[in-house]
Amino acid sequence: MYWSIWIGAALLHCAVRVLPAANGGDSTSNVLHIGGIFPIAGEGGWQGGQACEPAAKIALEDVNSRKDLLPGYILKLHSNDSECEPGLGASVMYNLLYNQPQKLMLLAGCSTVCTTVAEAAKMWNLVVLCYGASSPALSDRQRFPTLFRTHPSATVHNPTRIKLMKKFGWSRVAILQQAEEVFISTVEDLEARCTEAGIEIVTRQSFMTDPTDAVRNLRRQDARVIVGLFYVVAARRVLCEMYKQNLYGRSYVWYFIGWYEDNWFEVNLEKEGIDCTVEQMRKAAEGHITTEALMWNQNLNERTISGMTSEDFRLRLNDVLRKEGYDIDNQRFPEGYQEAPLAYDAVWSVALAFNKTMDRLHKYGKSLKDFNYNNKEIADDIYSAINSTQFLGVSGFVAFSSQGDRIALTQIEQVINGNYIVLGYYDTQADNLTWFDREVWSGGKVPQDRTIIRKVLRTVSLPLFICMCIISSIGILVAIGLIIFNIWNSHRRVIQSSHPVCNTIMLVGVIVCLTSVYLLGLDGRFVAPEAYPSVCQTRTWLITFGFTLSYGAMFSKVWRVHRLTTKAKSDPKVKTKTVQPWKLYSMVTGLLVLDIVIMLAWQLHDPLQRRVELFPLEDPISAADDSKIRPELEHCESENNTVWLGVIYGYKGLVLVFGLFLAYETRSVKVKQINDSRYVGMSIYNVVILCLITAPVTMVIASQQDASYAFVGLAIVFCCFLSMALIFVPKVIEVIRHPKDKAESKYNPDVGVSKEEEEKYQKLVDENEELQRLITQKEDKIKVLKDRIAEKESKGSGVGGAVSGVSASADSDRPTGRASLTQGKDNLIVADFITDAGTSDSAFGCVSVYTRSSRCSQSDFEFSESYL
Ligand code: ABU
Repeated sequence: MYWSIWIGAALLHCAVRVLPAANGGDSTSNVLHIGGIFPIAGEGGWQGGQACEPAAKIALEDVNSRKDLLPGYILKLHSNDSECEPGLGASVMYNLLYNQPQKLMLLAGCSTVCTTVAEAAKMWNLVVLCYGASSPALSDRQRFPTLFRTHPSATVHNPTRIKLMKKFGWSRVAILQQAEEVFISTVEDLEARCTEAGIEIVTRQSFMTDPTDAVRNLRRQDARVIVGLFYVVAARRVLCEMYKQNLYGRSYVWYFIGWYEDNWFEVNLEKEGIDCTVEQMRKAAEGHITTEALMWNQNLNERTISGMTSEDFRLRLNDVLRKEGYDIDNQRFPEGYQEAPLAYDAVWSVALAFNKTMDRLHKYGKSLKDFNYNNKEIADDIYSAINSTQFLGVSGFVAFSSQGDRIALTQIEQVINGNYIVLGYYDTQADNLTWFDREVWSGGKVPQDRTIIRKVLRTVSLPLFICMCIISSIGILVAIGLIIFNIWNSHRRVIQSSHPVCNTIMLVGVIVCLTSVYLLGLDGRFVAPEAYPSVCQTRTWLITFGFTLSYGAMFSKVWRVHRLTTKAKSDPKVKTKTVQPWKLYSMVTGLLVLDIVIMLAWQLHDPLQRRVELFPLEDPISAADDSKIRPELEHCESENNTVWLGVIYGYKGLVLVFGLFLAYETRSVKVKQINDSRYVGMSIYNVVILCLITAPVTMVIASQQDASYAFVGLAIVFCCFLSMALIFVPKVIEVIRHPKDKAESKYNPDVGVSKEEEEKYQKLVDENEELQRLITQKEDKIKVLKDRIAEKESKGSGVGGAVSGVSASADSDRPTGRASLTQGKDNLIVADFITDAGTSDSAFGCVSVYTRSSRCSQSDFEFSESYL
């Protein structure tokens, strides 16, 4: 748009430059004409012409009434409405330039219009004086070489904003701006100053007309201190959106521009289609801060160049505005009321500058009336005159910097209970903040510049941890008790036949597993983050070793049983073969070695570390607490955690599944060498099932520390308790029922079993088997003989003698020695090989003979029945 205006301006320039000559000059020779562009009836931007135009007219009256000013001349203002639209503003400017009379200077308001006018005016050698343009971009002397303004640059607010941020300890700020050059250039200056002051710009959001998304983004970015830069129409939309998105109140601080009228957030809502009520707008506006350059002379009694105090000017202006229909008495001011002194002083600046120029031109026999758009010389004189103009105006002391900017104090206000209250003033040049300590914060304290995020470590609940520790401790005590029991009763057949060392290994594994339950619950509550990796590693080693010791011991038993049963099919002698204990131990040792290899590779190559899982932010319990909670959960993880877990789970899974298979295969096998194999099998089922459930479930619920801990802990505890119960309860019952087992004295472990006795026993076993074979033969013979007797009886005679003969024959085949045989196919051999007392508890080391005797104890019998 600027380009089209610019091209238009260039084309028209040639024509306009010759206009004055063509028109023959001004009709009245004592009138100095200036052009005025006032934004009045527009719908966006700044419509400050509503109050500034009357103010300028008052100034013209005053200037023209002064005899010492522009003697013999009067100043005349030719003005039109730009609506704060640059295009319309350019059109107004062309009309002013095209049409007679010759204008000596232009007055303009609204940054966008001033930018357009001032950029073009240099082509006509015209000085532009802006009474209502705050755009910092206008300070560019290259681009606007003939521009002056009584309105301070918007950059004067920035040092004030920074001063306040430092005062309240805010180091994080967001910016919301309307996409207009005036605000873009203000933001650029603000960003530079923030960087210099070490203040972080968290986000910069801009919008053309609808601020909805921009405000939403502010919320997303956790903006708390927000500088809003927009014209008043957009400000109303922003305020309504702030209300809708709840971006106001105790947690937020908004900096607005201070030149809106005091009641800006209550008016024009319906007209502008703002869908918030006045009440909602008031609510959202409460507490916001404004900064604005002082535009009214603060010394109310000080007479200014016009002879008026600023208060006198206010009364005059109010009278004029009242006549124009504004409800001034009810504080309903037109837009631009704040800037009205600037427009008044702008006219005075023009008059003073013309006065000075006239004096100067007079010396050369020239006059301002000689000015035309080609006359650079007079234009330069006007420029120099205005550049050096200084006076006390109703807006304060008027002077122009080398950039043509006005130098001014800034005022800080806050909306408290719906009214703007002055909090203080800031003199940028002197770095002097005058503060009245009147600020009010809706939360009772200065809002924070960010959401304070409190990290809260999720830890295992203490009661759960204590319960699990108590249960584990009980389990450990039980396991220790069972180890003692196992050793103490290792001479007893019931213990010996179950491989007590294997059982002790299993119990040690149980203790190790249960110990890991303590470590599983040791989290950030008890352990410092630096020590946590050690806990991670220790618990992994414990679980791995504990599992291998306990499960490995059971696995080796079922594995041996399976081997025995499969071999027995091919070689019947295996039935009586002893189980070599080293074979059981070597199985456990083998598994342990594999564990060590994997664990060492894992821990040395890619050790377990403390990894913190972050959860979404949560609200604090207390609504008054303006912070968020960031839950954290510690995990033990390696870089390639899944790979290592895959290896461990794969290997353990294979052992589990193989154990399950062996347990299933040997489910109905009774092996005298390992008397508890069926219970071991049941224990294996239980362990396998729990492991297969626990491993995947814990992976799924890993983020729920209590559930995860309870699940893993209870699985371990359950496995351990059940294994101990299945394997030891029958043994304990047996031992309790028969505390004075006869064999106990005979097979006291202290006495020991000699090699000769063992060999003797082995011979007896062989003999026993031989006898069984003979019995079978005899039985066959008896059967044959019985059949014959029956045959003979059926013939009628000599049957009794035959029977006696058969008995005698059978007795003659009975082997000598102390073994007594009981006839009957299902009866087993009573082999009282060692003792004269004839007990059936014949056991040597890990080897037992499966016997059943009328003289064995009833409980032994029952136990053998149930186990084997
Ligand atoms: N104080 C009014 C400024 C208007 C503008 O810069 O456009």
